[in-house]
Amino acid sequence: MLKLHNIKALTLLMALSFISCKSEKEKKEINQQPNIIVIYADDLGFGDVSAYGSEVLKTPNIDRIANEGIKFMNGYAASPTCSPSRYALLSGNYPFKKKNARVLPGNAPLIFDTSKQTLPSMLRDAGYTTGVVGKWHLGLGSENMDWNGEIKPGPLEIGFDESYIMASTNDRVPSVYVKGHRIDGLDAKDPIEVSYKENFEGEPTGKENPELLKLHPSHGHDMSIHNGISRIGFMRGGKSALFTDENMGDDFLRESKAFIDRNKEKPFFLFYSLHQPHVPRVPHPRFAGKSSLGPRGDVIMEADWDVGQLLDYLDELKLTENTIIIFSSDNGPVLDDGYKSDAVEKNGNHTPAGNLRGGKYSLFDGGTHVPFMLMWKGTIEPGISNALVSQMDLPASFASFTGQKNTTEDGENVIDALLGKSDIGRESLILGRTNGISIRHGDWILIPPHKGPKSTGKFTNIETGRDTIYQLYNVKEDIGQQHNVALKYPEMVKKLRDEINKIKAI
Ligand code: NG6
Ligand code: CA
Repeated sequence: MLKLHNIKALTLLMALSFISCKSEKEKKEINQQPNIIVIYADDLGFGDVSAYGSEVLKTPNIDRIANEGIKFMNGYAASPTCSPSRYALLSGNYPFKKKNARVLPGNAPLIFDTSKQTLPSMLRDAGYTTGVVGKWHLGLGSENMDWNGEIKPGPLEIGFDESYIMASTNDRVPSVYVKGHRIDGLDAKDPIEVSYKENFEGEPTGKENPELLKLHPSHGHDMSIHNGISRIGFMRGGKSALFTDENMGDDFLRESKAFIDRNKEKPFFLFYSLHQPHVPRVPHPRFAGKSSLGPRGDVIMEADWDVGQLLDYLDELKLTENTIIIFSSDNGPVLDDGYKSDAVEKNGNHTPAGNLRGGKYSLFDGGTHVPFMLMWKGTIEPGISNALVSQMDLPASFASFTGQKNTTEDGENVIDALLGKSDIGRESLILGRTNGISIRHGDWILIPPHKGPKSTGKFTNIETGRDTIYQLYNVKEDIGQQHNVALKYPEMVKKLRDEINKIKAI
């Protein structure tokens, strides 16, 4: 399949050639461990990227990573929603085993066990400076924390040296950024209050004051109003610290570039966690109306531009060849996820999940099967890989890559697949979260019976994949999961059911 330079031989060759003709500084640069950047989109589907076949929407910058690196055709997020997928990526553990790894309210405490290894703590042990910028959604601090004081534990307690994150999500209060242990830009004279139980007296809400809104909710999202947009949850005060949705892309790009700039002399790991195209979708005016798909398309174009700016910056600093860049998404796509912004009306022929069935929230493949690509320019030759890989495998794989001991539990070392040396990834993978799982094994997917509705409802309108019977699909022959072959292959149903039970019992 993929042609790959023998990395070790290459490094040795480079090292030898430097003995005679390169300066000490240059030698150090080439021989150091490559930087690692994980760029993580929020709700971007398999079919939203032009390298994966999107024709209506063009993503030339994300395509650069796919086309100049390895494009994985079977790359997975751990779950069809955000927090569990992020938890798996950073912890290397299955989210269905963790009670709190579910979509979290904005005042949820940190869900990690801070004594356990994570992707950033492992890389820090390997000598990397580690940073996170952007969406977090993994909880912060402890129960009933005062947001005006020190906000911990958080990213700094699970292995990040630096952090600049959204406190919750862009649709959940508090609508602020947290830098290290503190809310960025908070004025002590105007403290912030946060509640997920009741409103603060005198504060308008989207439900009671729709005349104050520039973006209206379609469902939920009718509580505190900030920047003309009502959110989930209630807050008061903290005015100087509130973010401006239109600038969020620029804010995270600026902070990411600043992190790279501060750490360019030594190996760094950056988790650049984009907020696009999650709701509310509020592009910078530079991108408003630029796609034919309404705000959802516009913010994907914005995200693509952000990625391009980051790639250009690495080029400018001459870091590209010494940096491994991974791009993926935390879960599949959704059109109307709570705001009236024409995502359904303007979608036209666009297929956000490509030819996969379902999307965000779904047990069908569109929930977790996402764009997944890795570029290491100058070392890895471009190619397409069919290896089965999960974001949850990053800790174990990069532990192997950097010579660290892996103590994460469920991720596998698939570094050879990630670096394009092998077309063989994992054999099987459980997908989902506490309230619903499926299993992919080779080309087979088994969805066990699950209680509950078959659709997420009239707004999000996604097939959940739940059914009263076993569903078995061969996704090599039937990528769109149209033919349930459970009755035809009972022994395969049993095999995969036993495998789920075995993994669940561990
Ligand atoms: C849902 C929200 C949705 C989104 C999702 C989490 C409503 C009606 N819907 O509950 O808008 O925030 O949670 O998305 O409130 S995720 O990508 O962060 O998992
Ligand atoms: Ca998400």
